[in-house]
Amino acid sequence: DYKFWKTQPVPKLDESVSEEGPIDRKKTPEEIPNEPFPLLAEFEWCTLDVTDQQQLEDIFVLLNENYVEDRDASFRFKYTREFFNWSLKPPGWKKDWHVGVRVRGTGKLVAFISAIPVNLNLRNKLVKSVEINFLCVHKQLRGKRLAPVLIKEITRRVNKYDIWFALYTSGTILPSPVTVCRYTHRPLNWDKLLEVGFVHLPPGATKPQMVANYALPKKTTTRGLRPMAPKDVDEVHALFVKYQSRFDLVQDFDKEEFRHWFLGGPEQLNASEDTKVIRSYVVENEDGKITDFFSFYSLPFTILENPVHKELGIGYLFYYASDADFGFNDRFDKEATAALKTRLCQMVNDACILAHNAKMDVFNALTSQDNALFLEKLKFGPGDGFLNFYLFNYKSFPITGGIRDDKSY
Ligand code: YNC
Ligand code: MG
Repeated sequence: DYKFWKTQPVPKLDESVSEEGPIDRKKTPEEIPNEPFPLLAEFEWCTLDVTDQQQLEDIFVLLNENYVEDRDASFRFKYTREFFNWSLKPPGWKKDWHVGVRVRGTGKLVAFISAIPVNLNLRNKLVKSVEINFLCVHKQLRGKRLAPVLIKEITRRVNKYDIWFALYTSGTILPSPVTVCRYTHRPLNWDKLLEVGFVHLPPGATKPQMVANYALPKKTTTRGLRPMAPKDVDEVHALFVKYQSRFDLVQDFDKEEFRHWFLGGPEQLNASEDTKVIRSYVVENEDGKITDFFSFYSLPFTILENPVHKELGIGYLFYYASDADFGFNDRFDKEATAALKTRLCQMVNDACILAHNAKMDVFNALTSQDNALFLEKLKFGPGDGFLNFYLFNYKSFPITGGIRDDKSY
């Protein structure tokens, strides 16, 4: 019955929104308490310095042992140090927003929550926000109402910086999603996926048939495709902003943020293939103009209790952009959509090829944005995971999955 969430500025389940905007009255940072919320005597708050190797290690261990698992606990996200360096330290990150709870005495880290600054663009309105992620309570401390205390504490710390809104995603249903997406999966290494129980042999099919069905060539097919370089940032950023303008709710990346999210932090520029988190590619035409861009990141699973395989390589389609429909008077008419569909299918197929060559076993995409244009054609199958998107302290009309929502997912 949402004892905690009932007390928070979020829309109730099934509440119909008549006007968009903030839920709470406007406040100032001075009204917000200076002191953290009290904890039971055995615990203490800590602020984690992720530039310190030992503290980064503490987060790494807590999450790798206690973070999100799939339904029957066969896989768990395997976050790497490199992944945290990328996702916890975008431009404007604050140490204050990497919040932990430690056992007093032993110093063991038993809970964590984080915020990073984001500017949201909701139907052309700029909403200065944070994104909340990595909420985690140690398995032995579950069900003791620690999560609400972590949420209240991060809210307090964010409010102190005069920020009052937040975006967060979760597989759990809470009051109330602004939109929901489904995970879809494109097998790259079907054999291994079968061995670890990620896929099953469909009735009436044989293994060789399935392997052949998902086989990919070694070479990409798009002319002019190459990794994105620092010199491309201005041009790709402009293409990206124009492409994104078609969606209801987007994150507004400035150039510095764009560089971070698509080229990685300073550590990533010279990263080896194994530790690379984010990969971005551009398509440059004969005139030297960049016409398309796509990106994907690496976030493997730990395979729990399998005698042979310990890790599943997973690529996640991140952002992409294309000018394929820019020339049309109506970017949403049939012809424009067909042109975009052709381009996206070719591009994302190349993304699958690159992910496969990078030793990834499966390529994931959500049903968001324009993904419905290529998912089925490129053999992405619907998964059993859903991702709910939430806004804190902001009422919004429902956001459709993408402009061209595909009902089949
Ligand atoms: C969740 N994922 O409903 P009610 S996603 C939010 N997001 O409250 P307890 C959650 N709330 O129903 P446990 C939630 N999961 O009574 C549960 N809750 O109102 C709510 N799992 O607390 C739940 N990470 O401490 C209930 O539960 C209350 O010990 C129960 O801890 C929960 O990062 C959890 O899935 C999730 O580590 C920490 O199960 C634990 O079970 C765990 O008794 C594995 O809590 C890892 C996992 C969640 C990943 C994520 C986004 C989090 C968003 C939090 C909300 C942010 C709001 C905005 C704040 C900033 C505002 C500004 C400005
Ligand atoms: Mg608890």
